[in-house]
Formats: sequence, structure tokens, C-alpha cells
Amino acid sequence: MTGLLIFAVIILLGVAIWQLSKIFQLTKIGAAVYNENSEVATDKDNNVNGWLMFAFVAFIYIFTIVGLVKWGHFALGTPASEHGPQYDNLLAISFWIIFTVQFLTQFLLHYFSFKYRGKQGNVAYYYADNDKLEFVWTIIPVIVLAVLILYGLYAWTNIMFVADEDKEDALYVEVYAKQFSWEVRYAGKDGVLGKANVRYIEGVNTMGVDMADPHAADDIPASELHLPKGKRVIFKFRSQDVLHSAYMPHFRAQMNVVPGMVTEFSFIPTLTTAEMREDQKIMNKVAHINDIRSKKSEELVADGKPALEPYTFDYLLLCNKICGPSHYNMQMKIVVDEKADFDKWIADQKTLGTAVKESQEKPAEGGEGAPATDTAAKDTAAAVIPQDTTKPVAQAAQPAAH
Ligand SMILES: [Cu+2]
Repeated sequence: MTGLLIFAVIILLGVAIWQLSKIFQLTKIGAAVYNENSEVATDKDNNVNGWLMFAFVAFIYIFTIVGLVKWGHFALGTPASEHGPQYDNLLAISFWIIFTVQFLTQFLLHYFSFKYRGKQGNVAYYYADNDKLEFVWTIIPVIVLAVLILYGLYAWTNIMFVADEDKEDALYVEVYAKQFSWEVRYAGKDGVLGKANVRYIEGVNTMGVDMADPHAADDIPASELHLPKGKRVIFKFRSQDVLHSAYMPHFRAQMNVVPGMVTEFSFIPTLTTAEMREDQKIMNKVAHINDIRSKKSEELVADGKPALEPYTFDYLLLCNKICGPSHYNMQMKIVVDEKADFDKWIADQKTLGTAVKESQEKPAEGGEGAPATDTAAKDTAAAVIPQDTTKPVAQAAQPAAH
């Protein structure tokens, strides 16, 4: 990197010296003498540059269109939450305005550069100002931006506001972030999450739940985020260490996860994982990914390595704040089920109270649930934590990854 910078500086210095020498030569010419070798632009130069303006605007247009066709499939596709379509609508309106304005203004900018290109003998026309024109080109963006911002604020309040009666029968889920994995905790039978603090982290209680709190024992920790379709889910986000961001792209949801405070987001899932797998856009994406994987597999097999498994679609919770070396892989699977399947799944999960009690009855069996050891704390490799949340080793003694 430093080598590249030094190289760039040398090149730029060279260019600067070359330009300076040209200016120096120009000053020596004195009165302008127009001939082929002169450094002063001729009509031919001006024509060439005028037409190049058109070439440039054509390049911008073609690049935009090719980009949309070639990379358009990377857009997120069908939203899987109730507020998703409203969010997509706001984005689509903003993009249409940007594209239209960009299309027109770029054309005008380059067209006028061409139209008023230099011509020998032409003198620039002196034009002081035009109040009416300035008023018009100020008021139009003001109105457009005001409408966009007001619509954005309206959408934001709509998405973020949860009515009291909706809060009552909502599902409360805590999402706990730490370098570099997620854990989730359901509020359990009483519908209230037990209090938590990083100081209570011990053994299987990896999220630091205060077991003295009467709401704590029925809480249900999980290493996969299951959500019931059609039910409002209220997420409470906490971080153990640094700033993270919980990003659930298919649900158009993102919230910063800040150490020392609880942040919130809420949405209603509208498509189960099975339904989303049948979605045409998702099927195209999966087919595209599997194309790449099968090509890669051929190379791997040729090298005598095992082939890659075909990819199947799953919703994901991702970290969207660069939080350290393994940030890129900080993710958790989200499963959206029909209500009945969700109820069945959650009934099978162990409550935190039971898990803590069991771990106290048979402590440190085979290392599971054992407190962090000195070796693990000192091992820098602990910064790369596997997705296995049953091992609390790396969390309690986390080396700072900055
Ligand atoms: Cu993170």
C-alpha cells in the first residue's frame, strides 16, 4: 500500500512539473501567435473537445444502462415484511427522481459545452445574472427535496411506531451481538425479557441474564432466529463489546447495536422461508449462485478436493458495521415458519432456567459450559469465533479486535 502511494506521488509530481514547464513556455510566447505548434487551442482542438463532450455523456448513459442490466439482479427482490413494500416504494421514487434529473442535467451540461465551444475571434458574452432563472432552479429542488423528506419522515414514523395494543400480543426477542456472532433470546411464557448485564455472563448464561430477575428463568436462548409468519416481532438489541448493526435485508430492517444501551426495531414477517424459496427472483439468485458454485466445484474436484454443497436460500441476520477481522462472517440464520410450526419449535427449546440448573448439576462436563480458561483468553485465534454458541469460552475473555 505504501509502495503504491509513493508511486502515485512520484507520478503526480512528474505531471505537475511537466504542466509547470508548459505554462513557463506559454509565458515566453508573449503575444499569441496562432499556428500548428502553438500551445493555444485552435478551432480544430475546440471541435475535437466539443465532440468529446458528447462522447462522454454517451459513455455515462451507456454505463448506466449496462450497469442496470448486468448488475440489476443484485437488488434485494421481494420484501418479506409488512412495511417492506412501503420502504421499497420510497427507494424506488428516490431512484426515479435521481435518474431523471441526472439524465437531463448531464445532457444539458455536455450539450452547452459543445454548443459554446471556443471559436477563433469569438468573444464571451457578458451576462451578469437573471433573478427569475435563479429563483426557478432553486425552488424546484427545494420543493422536490421537501416532498421526499416529508414522505421519508412519514414512512419512518409509520415503520417505527408500534401501537400499545400491538405491543401486548407481540413476540419479544432479544438479539445479542458480540465479536463475531449473534445470540437470540425469546421472552418466554411471561412475554417479558429478564434483565441482563455483561457482568452476569457465566457458563451457559452467555448473554448475561440476571437470573435473580423473576422474568429471567422462562427466557429461551437460541442459536437460530425463528419467527412466526404474520405476528409482530419486537426486537431488543444489545451488544457485548463494540458497535454492531443488525441487518435483516429481506425484511428491510436494520438497527445499530450499541454497547451500553438497548435499541429497538419491530416488524411483521409476511413470507415463510418455504414461500420465499418459491419466489421467482430468489429462485433466479439461487440458480446464479449454484452456477458459480458448480464451476468452482469442478476446479476443486480437479484438485482432488470435495465439491461444494449446492446452496439453498435462507433468510439472514448480518452484521452491517465493520466490527473487527471476522465481521464479514458475523451472521445468523433466520427461519420464518407458519405459526403452528413456530409454536412447535419454541416448545422444544430449553428455557434458560433449566439450562443454568442443568449446568450447575453437572459442571464442566467435557469442557462444555466451563468458564474461560487462561489459554483461550491469550490465544489470539479466539478472535475468530466459530458460529458455535454453545462454547462460551471466547466471549468472556474477548481480545479487542481493533
Ligand atoms: Cu459486528
